[in-house]
Amino acid sequence: MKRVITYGTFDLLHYGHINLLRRAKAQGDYLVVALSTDEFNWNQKQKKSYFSYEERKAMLEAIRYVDLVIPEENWDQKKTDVEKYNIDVFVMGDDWEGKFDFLKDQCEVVYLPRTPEISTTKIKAELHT
Ligand code: C2G
Repeated sequence: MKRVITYGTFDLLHYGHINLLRRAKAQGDYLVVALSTDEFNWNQKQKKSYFSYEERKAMLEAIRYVDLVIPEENWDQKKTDVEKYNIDVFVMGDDWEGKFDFLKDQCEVVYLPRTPEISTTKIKAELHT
């Protein structure tokens, strides 16, 4: 059983997120998604998500590629998460290229190309027009 993990806010869920989750799952057999809590978003990422943690968690759990959703509460939990969940592959979009290479002594680290032309920021901007 090859176990994969990825992290994110996944707010205003869109096909770029789904593309990432599909490819992350394809790296193994079991996908854990560490979902940024509302507090983490606000205090550490200066993001206010539109949907609450519980709402975003429910949406992720409805996606066929996702096997488990856990809270992401701080930047520093990745090493312990990889241990705790016996992770073989850590996956992130390539906007994070290189940022998590410190995990390479624990697991494989894979950065996947982002889906172009779609982002929550773009959606919000276009909804205002
Ligand atoms: N993503 C993508 N293509 C897009 C938009 C997002 O592949 N058009 C990917 C991102 O690269 C990321 C994942 O979808 O891997 C989730 O995106 P966000 O919710 O924006 O995640 P982020 O805020 O970057 O949080 O500790 C890591 C952070 O929690 C990552």
